Amino acid sequence: MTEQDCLFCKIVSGDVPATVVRETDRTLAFRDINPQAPTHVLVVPKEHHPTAVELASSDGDLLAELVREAHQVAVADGVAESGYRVVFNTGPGAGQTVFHVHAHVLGGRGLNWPPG
Ligand code: IU
Repeated sequence: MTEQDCLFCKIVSGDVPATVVRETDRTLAFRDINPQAPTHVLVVPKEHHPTAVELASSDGDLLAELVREAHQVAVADGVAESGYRVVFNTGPGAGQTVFHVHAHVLGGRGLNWPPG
C-alpha cells in the first residue's frame, strides 16, 4: 500500500471523516469505526510510518508521544484509573490490517488475558 492509498493518512488529511477526540502537532486520536470496548480509540502519528517497530527506529520520540497521548485519551474517557490497554498490532499474523502505525486504546470493560 502506498501512502496515497493509506486510510489513516486520509483521515489525518480530512479526506476521510473520523470522530477525532484529541490532536497534537504530530498526532491524531479518533474513535475506531468498529469498537471492541466502550472506549476504543486509535492514536496515530500524522506522518506515515507503517509499524510501531519502524517508528521506534526512525523517531522514538514520536512513538513515545503516541503512548503519552494514549494515556490522555484514557484520562479524557474516564478509564485511566480503572485501567486500559494499549495495543500495537504488528504484522498480518497479529491482525494488523492498516499499515500506518496506530495505538489501539481499549477500556471501559473488563479486559481478558491472554487476548484472543
Ligand atoms: P488493525 O490493528 O490494523 O487491525 O486496526 C485497524 C483498525 O482500524 C480496526 O480496529 C478498524 O476497525 C479500524 N478502522 C477505522 O477505525 N476506520 C476505518 O475506516 C477502517 C478501519 I476501514
